[in-house]
Amino acid sequence: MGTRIAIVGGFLGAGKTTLLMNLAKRYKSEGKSVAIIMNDQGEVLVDTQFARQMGFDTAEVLKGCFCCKFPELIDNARKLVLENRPDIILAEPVGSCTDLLATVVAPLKFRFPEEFSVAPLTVLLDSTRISDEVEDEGSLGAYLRKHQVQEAEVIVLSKTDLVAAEEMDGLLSIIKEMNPGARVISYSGVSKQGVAEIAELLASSDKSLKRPVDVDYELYAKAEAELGWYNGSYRFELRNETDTYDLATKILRNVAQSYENGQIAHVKLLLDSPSNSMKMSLVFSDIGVDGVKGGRKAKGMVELNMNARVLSTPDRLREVMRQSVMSVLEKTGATSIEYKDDCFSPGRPNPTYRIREDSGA
Ligand SMILES: Nc1nc2c(ncn2[C@@H]2O[C@H](COP(=O)(O)OP(=O)(O)OP(=O)(O)O)[C@@H](O)[C@H]2O)c(=O)[nH]1
Ligand SMILES: [Mg+2]
Repeated sequence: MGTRIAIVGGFLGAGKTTLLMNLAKRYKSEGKSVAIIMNDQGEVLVDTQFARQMGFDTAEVLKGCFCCKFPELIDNARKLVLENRPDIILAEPVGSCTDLLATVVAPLKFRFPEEFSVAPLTVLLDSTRISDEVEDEGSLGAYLRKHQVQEAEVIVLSKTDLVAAEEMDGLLSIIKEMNPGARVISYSGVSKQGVAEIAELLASSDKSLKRPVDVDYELYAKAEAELGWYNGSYRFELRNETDTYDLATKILRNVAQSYENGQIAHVKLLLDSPSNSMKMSLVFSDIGVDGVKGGRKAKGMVELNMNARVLSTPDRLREVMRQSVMSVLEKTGATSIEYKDDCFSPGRPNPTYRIREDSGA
């Protein structure tokens, strides 16, 4: 039997990386070996750095989604298998990607049946955003997010710790209506509710069986193109001991203040100094701390990587991001500031394979 591989999708900021880290920790504690493949349209990905810092064997497919760079997905998966023979590979596609059954799952199943055993397609849905799905009905973004949910074989309802218990039944019935056939698992990255169930399911021998769900590539491409994508790497020196938690929070607050509510899909940063490291996120207007090692304070050379996905023109996003970072660095007294960045809107998806039949024809 081939190496187990699980594709864990879902919209930007839904909690994919957090879930992958929770699953990887759990597998490790059970004595299973795990490898991870991250994916981005740009080049410097916060999630990859974070997964590596957590000690997991992590590869990445950059400058395009898994579907458009399918041969690279296979090359990376094979390399991970050769290096460490993982019991399971967890793969996180770009959060604005859909049609994964036809373009990733089916090619894996039908073209590499001996090498890989593909888990049912798992998609995270942020439970705090389900009311937006309903309210945004008709928007391009809602079209894309709805397709992600409709094609799922397993829906992981994430962030349930942020939802009142009495609202859960209502949310579950909305999901049932969107995708009656899916298995739904409630999950919280905070309480760890659901982690054991998801871990067991993904590592089991249950296979992906669902046929692809039709999607209009015009609408899908337009929805992706509404997003601005910014990846920036900053390097600077802190001559005095500085509270880098405060510094990172101020940067994210600056970004949040520059856009209307709902425009920010996900802005994430990873700050790394000789004495500490932290990952923080801004989803909509909520700032979250995903991991801190070595405390808040730092001195010396600092690397700061930022990834932002926002409903914005790339030009405005570049300006907002540079301004948000630079104004804080200048006020903090950082010196020797250098940066390199890239900003764009994702191009039309052009999958390597698009297999829409059961036979793989
Ligand atoms: N309260 C709560 N926060 C969560 C949960 N899962 C994730 N988060 C937070 O949500 C934010 C985004 O989580 P990520 O795991 O980075 O989301 P993602 O889906 O990987 O995002 P992209 O890679 O940008 O597509 C982070 O601040 C997480 O800490 C959860 O179950 N509960
Ligand atoms: Mg992620």
